[in-house]
Amino acid sequence: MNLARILSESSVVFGRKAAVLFRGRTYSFLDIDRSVAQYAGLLKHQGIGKGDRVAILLPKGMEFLFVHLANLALGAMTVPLNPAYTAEEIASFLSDSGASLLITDRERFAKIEIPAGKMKNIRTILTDGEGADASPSLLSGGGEIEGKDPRDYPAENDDGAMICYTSGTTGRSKGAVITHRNLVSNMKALQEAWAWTEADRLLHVLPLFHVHGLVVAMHGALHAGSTVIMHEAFDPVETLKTLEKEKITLFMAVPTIYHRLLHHWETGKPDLRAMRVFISGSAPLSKHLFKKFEETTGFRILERYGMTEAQMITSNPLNPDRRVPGSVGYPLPGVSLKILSPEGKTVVPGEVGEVWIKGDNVFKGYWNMPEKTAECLQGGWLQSGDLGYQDPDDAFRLYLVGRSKELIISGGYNIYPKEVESTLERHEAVDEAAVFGLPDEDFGERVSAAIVLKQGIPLVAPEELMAFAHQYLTGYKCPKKIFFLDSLPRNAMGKIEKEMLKRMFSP
Ligand code: MLC
Repeated sequence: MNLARILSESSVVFGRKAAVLFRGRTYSFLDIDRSVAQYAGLLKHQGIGKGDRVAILLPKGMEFLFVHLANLALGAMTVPLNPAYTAEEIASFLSDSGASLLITDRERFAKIEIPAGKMKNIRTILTDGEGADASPSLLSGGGEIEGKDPRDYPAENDDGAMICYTSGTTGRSKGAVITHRNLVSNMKALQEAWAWTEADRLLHVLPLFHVHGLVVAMHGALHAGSTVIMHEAFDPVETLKTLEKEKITLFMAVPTIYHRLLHHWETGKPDLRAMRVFISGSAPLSKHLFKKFEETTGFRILERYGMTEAQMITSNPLNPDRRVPGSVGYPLPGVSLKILSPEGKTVVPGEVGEVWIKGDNVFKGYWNMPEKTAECLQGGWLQSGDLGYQDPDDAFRLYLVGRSKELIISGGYNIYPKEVESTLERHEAVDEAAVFGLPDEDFGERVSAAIVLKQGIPLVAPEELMAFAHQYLTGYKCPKKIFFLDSLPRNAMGKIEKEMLKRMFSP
């Protein structure tokens, strides 16, 4: 099973039906398939083949999708990058993944720095992006298929298909290797769980460089034969208009997006007669938001649980009456869960422990990090880092209550405090930094930092530290609030007490 081959086969089935509407242009399934084949020709011409890594640093658009599927069709791995990453972040992902090709546009290329010496072999293809007529420009430089289709699908099953970088627990980002088996099995499981068909019309507002927008939404829609109405970015007013105008049946988002939609609901108030299901993931959906959304719109959001390392894990049922606010639902077909105590014993339903996951959805490991992989993958079981419990009266239903590792989730993006702390500590005035999440109505959690300044150095303003962090870290990782302390609270073992900091500074 090669994901790109499976999607190409679907495109033959769905043919001239509209697959994606983007910037005023309609792409049929066959249009997409043909473009993927053309991009594969272009990449093959560049020597790309099985096992190569191709980094994509592009704004949201069709070209991202074409390059991604062309990579997979040639057995190469996609390294999707957030276009808002800083030069330093991009350099570290390029060098860590050992990408041999970077596909980007002139605007981003001007911003990035390829680390000298480390990456002798990387080549860059610059694209002019999708112009006013929304036609991808890359192909003007060649790549037409003459005769034989260049796609040979040499990778499948446990071969890597993507390397997705997640914020690192030790300060260094980790590249999660996602295989074809992970992608294909999860895509089929979601199609079954959400009764996803060619009658669906999906409004796509999420970024394409993460699992949620690319793997769950886009792969799923292409496989099911649904039509995707793709927006370049999330805009609440445009979203409300499109839900009605395009008779959307399926919407996927993070809680921040649902929160913002409610804020604008009265002005937009769409007719939702066509709507089938609103789905939420990537961050916990509060009971309050679930209830408020139901009161306002009449729809009970379907919450599901996933993570890059295990794709989608559980989902609430399709029957709205069986969705329980605060619960992430039941394991998807083919996914097994167990809840373990810190001593590694299975706990009884109702008791909180750490969630472990097994199944074809579980990733292969972290790229070039065998120790980190061994720490979280044991006997095929993935240690999720999430704390939860099973319903005592319905043992397969899962509730999540917290995390065993420090992790901040802001608007659906994961941030490990260590990465932000090490960045802040590079500032000459900072002696120590402790980063933690504070509750935030919009983002769920807000990155915040407590700072101890070095003695004898002139005081710095919080704004200066925030600007300093922005030089090295993309915006969502940067502290939105900085507090100064004479010393950090520590327990008897010398560990910084983050919970105490949260209590001290919670509004
Ligand atoms: C943007 N900003 C954020 C932020 N998003 N800050 C904190 N948390 C966030 N989530 C900051 C930017 O850095 C910038 O600040 C400013 O807000 C405006 O940027 P923007 O791009 O205009 O942001 P906005 O449109 O407001 O974005 C909000 C959002 C976006 C909710 C639409 O965050 C988003 O698309 N989130 C979804 C992320 C996602 O797809 N996660 C899936 C991961 S996969 P400055 O200072 O830089 O100017 C996964 C697995 C699974 O987790 O289960 O799904």
